[in-house]
Amino acid sequence: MLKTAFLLTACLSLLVSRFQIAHSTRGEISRGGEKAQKIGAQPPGESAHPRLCGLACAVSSKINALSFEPDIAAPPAMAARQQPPQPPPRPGNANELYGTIGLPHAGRWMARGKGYNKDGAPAMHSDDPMADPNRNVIVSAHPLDFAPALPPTPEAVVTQKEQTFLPCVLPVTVGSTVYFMNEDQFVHSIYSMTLRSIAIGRRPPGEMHPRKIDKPGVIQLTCDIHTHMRGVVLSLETPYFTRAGADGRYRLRGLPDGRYRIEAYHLDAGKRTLETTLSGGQAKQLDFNYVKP
Ligand SMILES: [Cu+2]
Repeated sequence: MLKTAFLLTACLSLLVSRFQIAHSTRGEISRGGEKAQKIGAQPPGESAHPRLCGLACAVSSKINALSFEPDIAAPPAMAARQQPPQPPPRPGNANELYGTIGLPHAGRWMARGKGYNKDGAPAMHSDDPMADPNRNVIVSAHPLDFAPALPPTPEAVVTQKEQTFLPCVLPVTVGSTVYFMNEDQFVHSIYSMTLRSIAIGRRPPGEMHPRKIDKPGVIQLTCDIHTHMRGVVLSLETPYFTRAGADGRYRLRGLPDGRYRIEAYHLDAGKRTLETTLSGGQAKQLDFNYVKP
């Protein structure tokens, strides 16, 4: 009997001991989160519970595997942000055209007055640089794939001096107002078959008459007193134009990217046309040769 009681007591003690160990282990596991958070603060030599460490490592590796799963591609927006920074784009209006105008026999094409001989006065010729043939070549760039703004051309003046329209060719944007002057000591008129509303009757020296140019194209001018007088208002549907220099060179700056029809116009030599495309802030050479090959 005593032997049986001893055996029962030993079994009960063993069970109680195992229950305490199991309870203690569950308590540590239940506080595992707190321990894991403080794991970095463990004093040297005191490690976390091996099972807790294993669990934390497993969770950590799982999280890492999810965060950097190679099969999950980055969305396009994120991929774009990860590209190296690109250089700033060049301004789109920094293109340039330049070149030379080849006018043959330029001396023959001086659109000057032939002289006022009706009353016996000697022939008069203007020394005004605006009477130079090269200075009366206008180069204009006409956009083909966008519509440019057309601000009125400032200081648009045509004068009649020594029986000569000066300048012989005046370029303006269509819609501009041109001021017509008479600087001779006698009466002139202005007449145009191209734009009849431009007509100004005979008028004495010193008067200025504004006229709006509301039609595009080549607008011919003459004087019904001195019918040899010829001039042109070149009414353009583009703000990109320039007058060639006395050396026959021209330069057009500030052209936006795009396709263009480039025109060179002279009162007697006529019009030459080329097409070109400009982009990326380039400077392109285009020469106009009026000399027939
Ligand atoms: Cu006249």
